[in-house]
Amino acid sequence: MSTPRAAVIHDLSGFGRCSLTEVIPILSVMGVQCCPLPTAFLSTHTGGFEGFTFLDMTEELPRAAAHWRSLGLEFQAIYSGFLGSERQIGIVADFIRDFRGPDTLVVVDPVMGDDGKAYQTYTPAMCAGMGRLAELADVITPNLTEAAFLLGREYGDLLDGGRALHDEAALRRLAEELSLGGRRSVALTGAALAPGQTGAMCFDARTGRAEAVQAAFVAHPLHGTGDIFSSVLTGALMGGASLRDAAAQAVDFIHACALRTVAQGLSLREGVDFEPLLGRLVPR
Ligand code: PXL
Repeated sequence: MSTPRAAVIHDLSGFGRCSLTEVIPILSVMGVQCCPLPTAFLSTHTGGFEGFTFLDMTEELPRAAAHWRSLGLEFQAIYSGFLGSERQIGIVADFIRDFRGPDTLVVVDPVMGDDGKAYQTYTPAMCAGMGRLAELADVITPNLTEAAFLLGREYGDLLDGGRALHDEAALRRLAEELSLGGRRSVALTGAALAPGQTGAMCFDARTGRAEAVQAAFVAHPLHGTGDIFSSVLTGALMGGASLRDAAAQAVDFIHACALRTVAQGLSLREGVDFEPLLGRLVPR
């Protein structure tokens, strides 16, 4: 069987594990050839570091895409995450329209923010554009903050102002609502069915059903777990897993990485210490 290929459209942050420094090793170890289109080069990610450098790659993206088109490249998956400018939303949308074949899996992680707040480089116009881009996806992987942005709701009002935080039916309704009437699958991250747990609520557009996957919550704010989740999910889906099984693999892997990171007392802004555990993702 030939090695499946994915176009991965994320930033490259030199220090502080996230985006391409997670996406490439994870997909590679899962048997996927990664073709990166970096949206920006940063010295570090934007969460918890001051004074980071930011090189916007907007001009380069359409040029690289045009070259790939001239080569006749085909991708089994297109997976996008953190974007570097508002204009990149249209560029990524064009890329998806141009390169999507009948069997291409399109995963849009609508990276915009966390804990109710947008990331430092995200403007309201970028967040609105991310919602339009996510309409092209087969699968989206928002956290609860991004879910609120996508639905145009206040984060504080989501899940009944926190009262429905651990309410399975409310989380299921939220995932269904994000599916645009069942047209796309949703893996809603940070969904906890009870205190002391965390995981994802998955609405599968293929079955029309929503199911949760859970693991014990490691009570530390950890950076870059959303990108690990979406990367493992994408790799597992490309390997033929169901949405639920792909999400379960991602949640279990993050749990193991989080335990290892916290046990070592690593600085949380450095992201989770996932590299020594990559072997767990090798397909059996
Ligand atoms: O993990 C999301 C992410 C990706 N890329 C950059 C970020 C963040 C979150 O802060 O700053 C550059």
